[in-house]
This record gives sequence, structure tokens and C-alpha cells, in this order.
Amino acid sequence: MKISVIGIGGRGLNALNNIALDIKDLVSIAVDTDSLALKTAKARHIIQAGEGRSTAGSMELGRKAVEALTPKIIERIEGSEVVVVISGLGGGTGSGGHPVVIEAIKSQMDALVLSFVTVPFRTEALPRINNAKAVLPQIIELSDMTIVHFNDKLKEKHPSMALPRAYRMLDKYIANAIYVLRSLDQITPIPGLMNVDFNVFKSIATKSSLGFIGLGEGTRVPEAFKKACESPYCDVDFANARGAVVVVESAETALSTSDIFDIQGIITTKYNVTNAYFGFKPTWTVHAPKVGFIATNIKSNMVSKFIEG
Ligand SMILES: Nc1nc2c(ncn2[C@@H]2O[C@H](COP(=O)(O)OP(=O)(O)OP(=O)(O)O)[C@@H](O)[C@H]2O)c(=O)[nH]1
Ligand SMILES: [Mg+2]
Repeated sequence: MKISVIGIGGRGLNALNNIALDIKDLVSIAVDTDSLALKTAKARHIIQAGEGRSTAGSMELGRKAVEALTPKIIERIEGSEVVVVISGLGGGTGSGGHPVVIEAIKSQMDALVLSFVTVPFRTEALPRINNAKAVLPQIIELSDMTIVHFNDKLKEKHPSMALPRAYRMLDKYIANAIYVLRSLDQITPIPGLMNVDFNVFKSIATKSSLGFIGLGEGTRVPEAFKKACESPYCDVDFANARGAVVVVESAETALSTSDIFDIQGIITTKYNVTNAYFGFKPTWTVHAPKVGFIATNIKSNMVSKFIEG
């Protein structure tokens, strides 16, 4: 599967920098109005929007500056099956540019669009909060799947950590999500289960509103699955999700029948998800099992409250 990753605005660029090593073989594009920020951007393609200065929080300016560049962006990601778009809600460039990039992709390509956005800290300036509130529903509507992280959760969980380090920890979840997506290409079917491949994922991820992708590692598969469902910087409710995908990466001998059916039981009984798909990615090394977990059309109290409140 061909995946491209686009970071827009200051947060989009920071996220690309933080995951650069994890996505070094993918097409990556940094788009910003701020020429200074672009100087340190780690991406395969660097695209300057506007005249070189930030929009100072104007979504209108951000939208116009990025809109003019969409042909350039589309050219770079031609043939992609999945496009990941990352920004921080609240600023002018990211919040103004993110929706127009998705619209351009959707009108000119047949690609799944996955958006990763952060909700600003509660204490940020009101215009930023208002930008974020206005644009989040649009991004959810235009993307196939949107994964929302809350900056407030960084403050809750790591009150004394240096902010760049906390940002890096959050961005690791984006790198992990991309890792899980890529593992969909490396799956061996498990007989008797509903197996997953890219087309199955596409069918449950298309127009799927809020979503979640997690990766967990543990000494045993169930423990890795439990960790994959954890979401320290999101607010998620998997109950009645449209679809779920579990990808187990382990040595063949580490995957027991009861593990598979226990996990299946959690998804169908605890979360009431009927469309649960499984993939097995055999590894020959002895490292600890890893489990990827994808859920589509999930709910989130915090997202609803943020948009409505
Ligand atoms: N998690 C995380 N959030 C960030 C980071 N940088 C900024 N933010 C958040 O994202 C919001 C938008 O900030 P930027 O991305 O810098 O804004 P921009 O898109 O460049 O827009 P303008 O500078 O106004 O043109 C901020 O209000 C913060 O809440 C980051 O590196 N990580
Ligand atoms: Mg900026």
C-alpha cells in the first residue's frame, strides 16, 4: 500500500520531524507559511505557502495560501492509496489549510484520507480555541478517518516534562498508527477467522468519522492487545464501533487459539463490534509480540463536548 504523509503548519511540521525516522521510506510533505519553521523541516518535499511569514492565526489566510499549492501537493502524492494529513487545530495555517488539502485529494484521487489532529490546550487564546472548534467538524466530515489527540492530556499526564519531549511522545502514536497500517500488507490469513487486507480495511475505514489506531507490545499477545487499546492522549469509546481490525505480529508459536478467541470475545462482547477482522503477521525473531488495533466510527465524549461546548 502506498502511503504519503502531509504535515501542515507548525504542529504538522513538528510531527513530521518527530516521526521522520519511522517514515523515512514514505513520501512526506511539509507545508507551512512560516519560512523559518520550514528551514528545519524533515520531509521529502518542503512546500512554502504564502510569502514566508505565519498567518498569525488567520484561518482565512491559511486557507488561501495552502489552496494555491494544492496542485503541487497532489503531484507529489500521486498514486497514494492512503494519505495521512497532520495538523494542530487552532492556528491559521494548519486549521485553514487542512480542509482544503483533503478536498483537493478527494476531488482528484482515489485515496483514503486519515487525519491526525490535536485539540489545543484549554488555556490557549480564545481565537485559537474558536478556530479549532470551527474546523474540527469539517475535518471529521471530509476525512475518511480522523484521530483526535488532546494536548490537555499531555499536561495531565506529564505536567513537569519538557514540552518538546511530551510532543514527541504523542507523535509516537502517529508513527505507531502508520506502522499498523503498513502491516496490513504483510498478513498471512488465519483459517476460520475473518481475515483482513487493505481492501477490508478500506471498506470499514471509508467515511468512518472518528477512528482509532493503536499498537501494543507485551510478553504475551493478550497483554499486547490490551496495550494497543490504550489511548493516553485520545478520548475514545469503542462501544458499537463500525469495524475493528486486529493485527497480531508474533512468532507462530506465540499465538494460541485461546488468545485469538479471547480477543475476539472482547471485541464482540465488550465493545459490541460485529465486523471484527484479524490478521497475523508472522515474525521469525523472538521479540515480544506486537498487536495493532484499529477501530472505525467510534465515539468520543470529549470530542463531542469540545465541538458543541
Ligand atoms: N501536540 C502538539 N501540538 C502543537 C505543536 N505545535 C503547536 N501545537 C498546537 O497546535 C496549535 C496550532 O499551532 P501551529 O501548528 O503552530 O499553528 P499553524 O498551523 O502554524 O498556524 P499559524 O502559525 O497561525 O499560521 C497550537 O495552538 C497548539 O495547540 C506540537 O508540536 N505538538
Ligand atoms: Mg505557524
